[in-house]
Amino acid sequence: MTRLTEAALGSLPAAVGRPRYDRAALRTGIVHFGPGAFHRAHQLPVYDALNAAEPRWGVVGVSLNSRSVAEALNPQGGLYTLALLDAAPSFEVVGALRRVLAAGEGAAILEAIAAADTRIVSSTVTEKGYCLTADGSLDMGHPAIVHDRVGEGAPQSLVGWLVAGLAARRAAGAGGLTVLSCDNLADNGAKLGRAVAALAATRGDDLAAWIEGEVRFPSTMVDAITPATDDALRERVREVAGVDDAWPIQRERFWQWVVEDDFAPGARPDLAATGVTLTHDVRGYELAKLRLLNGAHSSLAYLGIERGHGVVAEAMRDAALAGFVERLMREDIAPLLTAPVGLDVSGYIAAILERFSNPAIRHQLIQIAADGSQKLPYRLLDTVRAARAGGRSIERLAMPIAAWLRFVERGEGVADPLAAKLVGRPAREVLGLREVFGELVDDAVFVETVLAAKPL
Ligand code: CS2
Repeated sequence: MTRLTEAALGSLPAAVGRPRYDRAALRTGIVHFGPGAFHRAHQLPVYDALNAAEPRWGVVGVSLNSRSVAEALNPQGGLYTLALLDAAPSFEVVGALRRVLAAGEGAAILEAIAAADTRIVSSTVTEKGYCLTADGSLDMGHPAIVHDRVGEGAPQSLVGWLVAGLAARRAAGAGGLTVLSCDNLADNGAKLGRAVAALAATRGDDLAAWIEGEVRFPSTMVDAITPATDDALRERVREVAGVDDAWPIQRERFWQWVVEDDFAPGARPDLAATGVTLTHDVRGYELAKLRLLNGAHSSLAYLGIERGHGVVAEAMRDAALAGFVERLMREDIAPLLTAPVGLDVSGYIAAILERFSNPAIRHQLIQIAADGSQKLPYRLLDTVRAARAGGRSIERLAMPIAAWLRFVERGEGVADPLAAKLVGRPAREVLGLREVFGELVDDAVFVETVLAAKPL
């Protein structure tokens, strides 16, 4: 079977979508850190829609921690298949990704960021990639940040690469640009901007002042359930598209992208034309999504795994668990949200539960369970803080947190940057980790309520 390459596009079955522009004319307008499954599921199809009108929103990806994406996609010219899975699945080949650079290609990375055509540097590096403390500031003691402060050799962190890239861009006289965080953390753009400013300030030159004046860091909310690629998807793409795709991507059909309308002057992609919501109130959308969808997701993951479930849709067929999660959303999380104007929160919750129940999506609970120490602060602990401040019960909120403590104590399949401090450790010890729980470690009501919480 032929490999998915530019030459294979012309022979794809009519039902399979493909780039509707000449990829040879594609210019690079975006450098993206973390071209993993979510970026390829969520943002790249948007740029491809824009490229059909004006092919100047090509993307150069940068993988900091692995060569696997580069090795899979560069031989395909960046092409990959996106499957939208529901009762009537559809498949399209996405062409906006031009190539993927790896961390060892530092000169090419800096050149891409400094290029005049580049207007956006974006990121999907997951929460842990920001090297932040529990209160959202740059962790100056993080090993990668300690390395990047010294400034010898290639940076090791996203923040370090952004500072180095912006310095190169300034030196090239290319002017400012927009840094677009597309990760699941509240105030993602503001936090990334502060982290970049903090690291730039350690240089002892006036780069931080230049960044303050020339670079914008809008916040965003991103949403599309994107299960990891598996062999079943690869086989399905062979059947439907008749090509071997080294790394196809699967996603639900639902998609939402809310972006703060705060871009650097100059050319910018017309995101609104593709259904992206541009607004000055991203925070309301962010908190609703992080706390309702992601808070429910993490609750389903830890409570579902200990009830023997493997995927989200299966956990949703467990009436006791699904009922608990719906009550958690409606009675413990929603009342503490200031929803954006016009958002029907009850309908939003119902839509999330329906999305979770999609039988066409096999979303592994163990995938969602990863990086709990980085996810729970935004997904559940901020709601706990609001509940405690309001004198509200945290009985239900304590249950998924307690389930996470049991998950890490059991140690099965725990993937977490803090694993050494978590795996096999007793709950009371983990509850004392300030880098996860912040000031909640001193809240006896919180600690004892979590320790008393039993499996569902
Ligand atoms: C999930 C998210 O893996 C996880 O932690 O909760 O990736 C979730 O699928 C997305 O945020 C949905 O937009």
